[in-house]
Amino acid sequence: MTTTPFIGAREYFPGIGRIPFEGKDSDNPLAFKVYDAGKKIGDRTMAEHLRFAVCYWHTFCNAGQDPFGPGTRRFPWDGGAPMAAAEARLDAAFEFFTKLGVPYWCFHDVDIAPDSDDIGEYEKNLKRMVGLARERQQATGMKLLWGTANLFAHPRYMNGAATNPDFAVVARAAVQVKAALEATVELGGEHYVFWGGREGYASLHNTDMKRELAHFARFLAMARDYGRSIGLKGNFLIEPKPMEPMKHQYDFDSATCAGFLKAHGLDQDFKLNVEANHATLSGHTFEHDLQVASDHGLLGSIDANRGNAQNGWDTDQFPTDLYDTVGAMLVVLRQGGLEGGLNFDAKPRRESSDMQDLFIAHIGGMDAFARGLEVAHALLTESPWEQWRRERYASFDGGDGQAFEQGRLSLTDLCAIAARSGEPEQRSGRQEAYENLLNQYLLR
Ligand code: XLS
Ligand code: CA
Ligand code: CA
Repeated sequence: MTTTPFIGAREYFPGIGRIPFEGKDSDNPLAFKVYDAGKKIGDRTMAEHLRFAVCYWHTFCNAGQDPFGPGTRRFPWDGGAPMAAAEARLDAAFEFFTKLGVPYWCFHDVDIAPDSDDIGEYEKNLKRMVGLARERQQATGMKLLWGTANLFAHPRYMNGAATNPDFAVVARAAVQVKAALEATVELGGEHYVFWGGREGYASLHNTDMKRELAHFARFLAMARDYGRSIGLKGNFLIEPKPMEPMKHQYDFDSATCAGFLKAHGLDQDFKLNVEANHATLSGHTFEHDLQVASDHGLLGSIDANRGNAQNGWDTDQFPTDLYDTVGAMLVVLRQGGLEGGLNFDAKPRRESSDMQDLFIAHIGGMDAFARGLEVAHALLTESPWEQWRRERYASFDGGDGQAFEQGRLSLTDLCAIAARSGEPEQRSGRQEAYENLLNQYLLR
């Protein structure tokens, strides 16, 4: 990462320089209060633990439009011919990345290049933009965390892409996946994501779910084979989400995705990209879906955001809740880190219309996760937290409990043990003690 921000032919964020770390007493809204990239937490720096990425779609393509009105942010790179606007947007993006000081970015094919129904033109546009992105990566040291294809916006995908009941659409989706895989490899992308945009249904009346899921697995296997053949070394990631835009989405939650990957023999190459707001949309907490993914050995990467507790929508807000970030980092640290990273799949509110709000939103998210990292690390290494959890299960560490875990006892053996031992002693779960410990470390 260079220390001088990348400025292309024009500066898109004038008056904003490289975002400094100023510490918790700083009043500067354009400075980090906690995130200090080089600070060591255990054996790694904050930057190495957190592996932050900026997402292209919300940050540079989404001006804040909602179903009731157009966008409110006036992007200086918008307007003009599609290709010229795409090039201006790319310059703005790399200026933003380097001023913010993140190591990674993520994109969909049609975020960075104009779409076209003409396959040749679509591929040509993407190739040109990938070439330019590559030059900018080389100039700045920026890296691609993952690439993906947008298989949900174009009307042709209204009934799904890989799960579309019409084979012609399934085949057309392959054009974009192949091109996006090539773009990802060309840019040295570490992973590749499939969010199942419209892979689901609006009505079961007209849907053969079993057949659609078999098609989905077949398609993912083909994409995996092609991706490996052109040199993608990292993980393929599917992204749990229970609904929206479809009434029901097949990648419902981490547990559903784990079952799907294992049932189809895809769990060696595929892992999960768990998004906070999707977990809450499925009625779980963020921490829950991370833990389920991690317990299956499938937690690959994270889309860091939050929903709104009051209405439950997929609001894609920036993460600021420290309980959430501590909970997430406890899961991440316990599994020894992330092969992927923390991608801010988040957008400022429609009412946050200044260009500097884009920076402020990311700074807040990075600080919230940096604090989550510090607190989770301290809880795991300095507090009695892990010891308490271990003691709770101590009865399985030896004797009959261990024999049970090892499968050396039958049901009648258990009954004999119960008769011998008498009524079990009551043992408190001590939830409040953990909650108080967490608060104590948050406040330190
Ligand atoms: C939408 C998804 C999407 C994926 C990438 O809800 O979060 O942004 O992360 O296609
Ligand atoms: Ca996402
Ligand atoms: Ca979302």
